[in-house]
Amino acid sequence: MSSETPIKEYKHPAGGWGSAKALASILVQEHVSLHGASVLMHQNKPDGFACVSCSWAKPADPHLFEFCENGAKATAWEITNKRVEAEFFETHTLTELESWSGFELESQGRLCAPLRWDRTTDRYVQTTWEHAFAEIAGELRALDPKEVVFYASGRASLETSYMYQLLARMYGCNNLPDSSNMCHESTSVGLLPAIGVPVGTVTLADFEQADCMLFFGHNTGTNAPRMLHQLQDARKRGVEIITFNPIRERGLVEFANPQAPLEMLKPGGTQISTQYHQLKVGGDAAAIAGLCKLLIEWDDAAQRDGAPRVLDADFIAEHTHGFDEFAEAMRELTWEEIEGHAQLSRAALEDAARVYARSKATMVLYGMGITQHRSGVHNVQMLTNLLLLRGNIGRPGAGICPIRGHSNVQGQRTVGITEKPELAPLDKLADLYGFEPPRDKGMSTVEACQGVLDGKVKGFIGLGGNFQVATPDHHVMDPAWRKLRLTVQIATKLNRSHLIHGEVAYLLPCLGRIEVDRQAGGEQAVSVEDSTACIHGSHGYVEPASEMLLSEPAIVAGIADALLPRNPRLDWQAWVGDYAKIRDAIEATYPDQFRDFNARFWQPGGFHRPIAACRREWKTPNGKANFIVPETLDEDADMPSTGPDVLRLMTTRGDSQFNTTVYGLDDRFRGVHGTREVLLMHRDDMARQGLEESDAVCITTVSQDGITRQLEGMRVHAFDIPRGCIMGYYPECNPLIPLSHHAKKSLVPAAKSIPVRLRKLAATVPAVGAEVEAEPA
Ligand SMILES: Nc1nc2c(c(=O)[nH]1)N[C@H]1C(S)=C(S)[C@@H](COP(=O)(O)OP(=O)(O)OC[C@H]3O[C@@H](n4cnc5c(=O)[nH]c(N)nc54)[C@H](O)[C@@H]3O)O[C@H]1N2
Ligand SMILES: Nc1nc2c(c(=O)[nH]1)N[C@H]1C(S)=C(S)[C@@H](COP(=O)(O)OP(=O)(O)OC[C@H]3O[C@@H](n4cnc5c(=O)[nH]c(N)nc54)[C@H](O)[C@@H]3O)O[C@H]1N2
Ligand SMILES: [Mo]
Repeated sequence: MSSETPIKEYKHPAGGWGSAKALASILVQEHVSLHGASVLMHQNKPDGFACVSCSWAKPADPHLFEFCENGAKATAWEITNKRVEAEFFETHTLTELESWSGFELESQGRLCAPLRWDRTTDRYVQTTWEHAFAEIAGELRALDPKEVVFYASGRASLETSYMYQLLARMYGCNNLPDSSNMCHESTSVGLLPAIGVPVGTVTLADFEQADCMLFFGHNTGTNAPRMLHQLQDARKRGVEIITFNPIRERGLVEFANPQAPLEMLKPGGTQISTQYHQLKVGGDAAAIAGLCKLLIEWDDAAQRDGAPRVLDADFIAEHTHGFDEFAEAMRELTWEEIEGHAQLSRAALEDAARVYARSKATMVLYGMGITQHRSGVHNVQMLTNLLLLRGNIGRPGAGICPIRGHSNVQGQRTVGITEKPELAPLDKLADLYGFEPPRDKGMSTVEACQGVLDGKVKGFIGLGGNFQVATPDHHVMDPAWRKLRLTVQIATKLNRSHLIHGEVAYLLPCLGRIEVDRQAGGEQAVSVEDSTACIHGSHGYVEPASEMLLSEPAIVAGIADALLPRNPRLDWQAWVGDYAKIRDAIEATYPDQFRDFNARFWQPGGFHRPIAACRREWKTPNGKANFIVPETLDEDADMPSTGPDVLRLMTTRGDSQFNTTVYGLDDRFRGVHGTREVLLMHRDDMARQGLEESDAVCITTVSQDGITRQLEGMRVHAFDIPRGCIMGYYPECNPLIPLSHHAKKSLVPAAKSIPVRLRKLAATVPAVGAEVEAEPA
């Protein structure tokens, strides 16, 4: 590699000194005081606050510092001393701000006062909460409720989320998409018919009893770093960890605990993965099918030879349906198909299958590499098929573990934020609050975008998030967003979605979770559900960024009170005064799931919601766990014809971002420094396409709808990634994803397998801003 390249192999374990150094620099960058930094001691503690970053489980007996570098960055980002004051908008029009990067926008700091867009000056102007609620309610009343979308990004608490879905339904619509629609919706849709629950079945206790973990498509060191503690402990007990990922992600290769000083002094860390299979992007269904085929055929042989069975025949007979058909489909697959689609050899799959076949308790863990594909739902079901073969659901140390994203994304679905009416307790809501909830299907994220394009959506309310940036097809969508009548964004920091707005536009600033939330009944706490279905309490520690902020429950209640007729059964302001009353309402709505909610939510480690599949109770229509035969192993089966020059683009997160919030330009563990405008690809693919290191290219999506989707000026770099695959960053690459390119059934945008072509641009200017940073040895 030339000396100008921004890509440099990261040879150190994840965690370690690099982690401590990066953390110190973000605290300085955000002007966080020493008092502020001490807040970190309460992060993810049983009596503290739930991290605003990822949703990984919070143990009952936490480490002294139960946070990771990225969680600490997210805290610093929220408790920053920087503020967006009124003068900021006096000096910048929204049109001007559109040319700013997301990083520059969010770096201005916390929003401080309710704002209304002023058409004549094209600026956000400060307003009062009363005025905001009254005008928003008036606008909503003038619209047909079916034309309004109530989006939620998965951070808002259970209390806010419950109120928000009730507001939408009492107003008259089920248009309640949330970030889950871009994330683990393939999980919820895939797991229900397979095992009868939409969520994972493992808890932290299972990590201590598993002897094998199969890891698919998750960048743990970056996106759920606290889990590395559990993985490290597991490795020390000799647990086998087998990873399937196109990229060798540092955290899954080795880890040094930055909070264990002795470990940091040693040169290496703990080896995490015992086998690492770099499969082709979109090759998971084929790889898992290969594993299933091997187990089934080894079991066939064992039966012939009278040897011990490889499959758990008793479990299959008692608990499952569809085994014969599934087994036959796997036997019929050829190794040519499997090896071709997975780009893994039979020998490699045999290595993995042998470990699985020996294991007494296996856990499958996975992330976006599985769900964000056209075949995302099938991928998830192939994982359950694999587990069912050896009875690995519903016993200690075994199970399926989707690693969720946002800190309460799973919980939002649990308390009714869903566009699918059959998943919400509508009869119960009707009964409790004396209204007739809408029964028709609402819009998911992709359907809401389509509605904006078609003119069917006229109003949009965003409870957090950065919808316009996180969703696909920016060039196509942006002009359509500006035709909306009403946009309301409830947020902590400025982002691009606040600039692409409707005719009447509000930006409403709210308290963050780490801030003290004082209401009529005193300081309030909230609750969140982690990836393992455990519910935790959380209360704030720092003074609010501004006196004018309202809490999210207060904002939802403010809109509800102004919009809805008085309801003798529901006093929104009483709920705001005392959040325990909202928890009582949640318990009344879901008595089994939230029994004794107020008494239990501070329990160390959280309380575990009852998940039927954990007890081998299958809430499927046939009362069984179901094997499900995949339609195809080919990720691109129904895509436009592709040629040899077409590459499969996966868009992922780097080490210095939380979703669309970019804290910095480095992706340390992947060795990328000072730039995100890069595409990482195999050396041979570069050579075949006549590309050299750092060449600037035009990247174009292959599609047949007549729309050109391209980005110019990204630079290509040789990287350790399978042939035919290419990696770019989210959200920079989102303009390349056609809205129609999504998972079948779950409608999750297929952000991990976009067919693209590259064209070399004439070399003019050298890459700017990119540099090689030497890591301490
Ligand atoms: N610090 C930090 N933490 C976060 C977030 C963040 O942005 N920053 N985001 C949060 C959210 S909302 C979410 S959903 C999660 C996301 O966490 P991840 O699920 O880790 O998401 P990505 O960053 O998209 O990384 C996807 C991983 O899948 C791999 N991959 C890509 N395509 C394939 C494939 O076809 N097969 C396989 N087997 N692997 C593939 C990639 O190489 C990468 O390792 O993290 C959450 N936590
Ligand atoms: N290409 C591509 N696209 C993707 C993905 C991908 O891997 N590749 N991943 C998808 C996934 S998994 C997800 S989850 C979505 C994420 O989509 P979103 O959840 O919509 O986006 P975020 O970037 O998490 O939202 C960040 C904004 O939330 C606001 N915010 C932060 N804290 C709070 C708070 O406490 N309250 C309120 N009200 N607002 C707050 C801030 O204003 C901040 O700018 O993106 C999806 N898009
Ligand atoms: Mo997510």
